[in-house]
Amino acid sequence: MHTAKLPPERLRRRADYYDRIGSRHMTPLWEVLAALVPPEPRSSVSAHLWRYAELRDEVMESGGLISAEEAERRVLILENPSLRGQSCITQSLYAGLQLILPGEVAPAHRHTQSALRLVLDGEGGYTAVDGERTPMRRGDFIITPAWTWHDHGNLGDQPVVWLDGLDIPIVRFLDAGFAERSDQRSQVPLRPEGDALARYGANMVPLDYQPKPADPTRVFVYPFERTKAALVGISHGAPDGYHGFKLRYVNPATGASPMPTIGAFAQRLPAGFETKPVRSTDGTVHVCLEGGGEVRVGEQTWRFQENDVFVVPSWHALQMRADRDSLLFSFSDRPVQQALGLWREDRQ
Ligand code: 1HN
Repeated sequence: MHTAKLPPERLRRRADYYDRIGSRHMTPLWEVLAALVPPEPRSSVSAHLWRYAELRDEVMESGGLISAEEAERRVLILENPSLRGQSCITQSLYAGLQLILPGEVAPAHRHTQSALRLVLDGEGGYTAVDGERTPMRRGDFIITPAWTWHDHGNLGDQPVVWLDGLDIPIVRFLDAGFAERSDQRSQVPLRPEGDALARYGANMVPLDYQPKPADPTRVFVYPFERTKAALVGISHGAPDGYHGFKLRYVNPATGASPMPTIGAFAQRLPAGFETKPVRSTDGTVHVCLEGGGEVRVGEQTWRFQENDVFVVPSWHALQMRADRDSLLFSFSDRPVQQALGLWREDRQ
């Protein structure tokens, strides 16, 4: 709305009117229309990079301040600089660094928020999901779908750190959050380790298994060694100019994303390769698992190395250059946007 040339009397009458209708909890659309329906996304989210080498000591320090048991989950939230106090890294996603020390247990609970873990540091951790444990190894992508019981522990002799990603802002937006604690501190295993991967993750499913389209996968761990073998296995010929060699994680029984609200991706950028700028409507969190290089988001440039986390807001052009052969993990709300017909990508 352009009001610059209007006579003061007319502006005063409008302001009085706005006050009166305001007292009846109404407000004029014409004052806000342009902001409500922008011609393209103008995200208020910031691009940002968290350097693991600078954060690691701070994460470890939390281990001396509170136990995993007392905290329930000992996590440092990665808060977007433009969304401080809101516990989110993008408008729709939460991310944090979780620490579990040798011998500790993060007690069993469940909630309607869906969670993913990407293991970064330390050996000996495990997660149990609905009665099955999986060891946590560096680079493993592990999920706890909505309303599944989950607890974590550390049977090793090193601190274990992983990145959590949850759809907390989505569930909060929908006012659909439920949670409960189990009376079991750690779940009693109902099945041996590897059972879900054998039943659902070997290009086969049990005879009578008929998942609904939006069901999360029963494969709750995507081991890094398989991801890496796949990325190396597809690396013949030229990499895609915008994405390098990139795969999306799926529910192998449906082809859909592992969980309905969060999409996850793994990509390989060969040494020396530079991607062309690409933007998409899903604000995305990236983690460097191997290698390093330079990332450009809009006008900002950072160097990245192993375990660094960076966030690319919606409709911000992303460009990366790998100094060394690099593997990156990423996640976003893409499946939500695709289900709603909203997702767009612009290869520039
Ligand atoms: C949660 O359950 C975990 O299970 C981590 O490790 C972070 C943040 C908010 C709500 C639940 C976990 C979480 C969380």
